Amino acid sequence: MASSFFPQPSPSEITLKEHYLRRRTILASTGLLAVTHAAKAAGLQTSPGPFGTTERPTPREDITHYNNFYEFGLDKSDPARLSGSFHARPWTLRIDGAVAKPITIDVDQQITAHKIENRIYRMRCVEAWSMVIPWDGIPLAEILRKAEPLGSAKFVAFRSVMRPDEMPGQKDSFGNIAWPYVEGLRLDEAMNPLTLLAAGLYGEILPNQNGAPLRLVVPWKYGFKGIKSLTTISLLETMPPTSWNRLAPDEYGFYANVNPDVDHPRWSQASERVIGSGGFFGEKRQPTRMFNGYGEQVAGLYAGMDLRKYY
Ligand SMILES: Nc1nc2c(c(=O)[nH]1)N[C@H]1C(S)=C(S)[C@@H](COP(=O)(O)O)O[C@H]1N2
Ligand SMILES: [Mo]
Repeated sequence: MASSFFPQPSPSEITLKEHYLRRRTILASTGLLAVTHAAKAAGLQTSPGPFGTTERPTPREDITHYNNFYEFGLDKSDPARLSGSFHARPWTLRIDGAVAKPITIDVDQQITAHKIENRIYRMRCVEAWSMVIPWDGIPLAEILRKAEPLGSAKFVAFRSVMRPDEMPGQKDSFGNIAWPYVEGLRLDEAMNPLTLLAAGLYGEILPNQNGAPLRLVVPWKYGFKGIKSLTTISLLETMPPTSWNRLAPDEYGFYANVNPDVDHPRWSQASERVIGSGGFFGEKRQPTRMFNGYGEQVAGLYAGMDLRKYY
């Protein structure tokens, strides 16, 4: 429904493509880029990955204009409107902590220039709405392995970029999140083959509002675990603090697994609004599924745990 109110591509998408194309030209002229790249503007070379749903993807317009990215504001339309001057390139990702080989990865040279997987995942926000998003990315496990996690590592901490000059929400501090945005996973959750580092959507590099240049996607958990504009990943022996848990621990847990049986203190989690399904009669609602429908892949991670206690 919202999409019809946003007829223009956002400035961020346009600048991003120009930047990227320029960078590709430079890389190509220095011979760093293979000549096999598709001609499609800002297109990524992708191949279908496992676990994709057959549900119809949410229109790109909705995925890129109905966003939560509080660094750019509280309204769903703020990220698309206000992220145009954010510089997502060049960008490096640091992996450190309890690893044998701390590494720094250049996102374009070591991720987007390579063949990456397309995975169509359901996404369920804790606010009881959902989308189906065709992400392009690489399994997080692949990147973590390069750093060689030590046996003592049990958790993974993630940190977003801190750039008040480019992110108005960080400057005005909307009175809640202590920046930078941080998230965490247990190491086995991070290593699960479903867990993705997304660098694109719909076959093109990630728009700023969706967390460019690199964001986490954990499809069986509520959307807030999918930290955007990721700069640092640290392997730890103890459970790291997470932004939403720090803010309201009784509402947002560390685990945040999608669970229709455990309500948010202020609303039911039993069903969800399907974004982009709006026709004349409004948006569809559908029942929410345990682990967002990914139980076959992940239920074993939580065997014996009381999911009401560890929400
Ligand atoms: N850094 C950062 N990451 C973030 C958020 C945020 O505000 N800041 N919002 C989260 C929430 S609540 C959701 S639902 C998803 C939304 O991702 P999308 O806008 O790409 O759909 O991003 C998550 N990652
Ligand atoms: Mo969310």
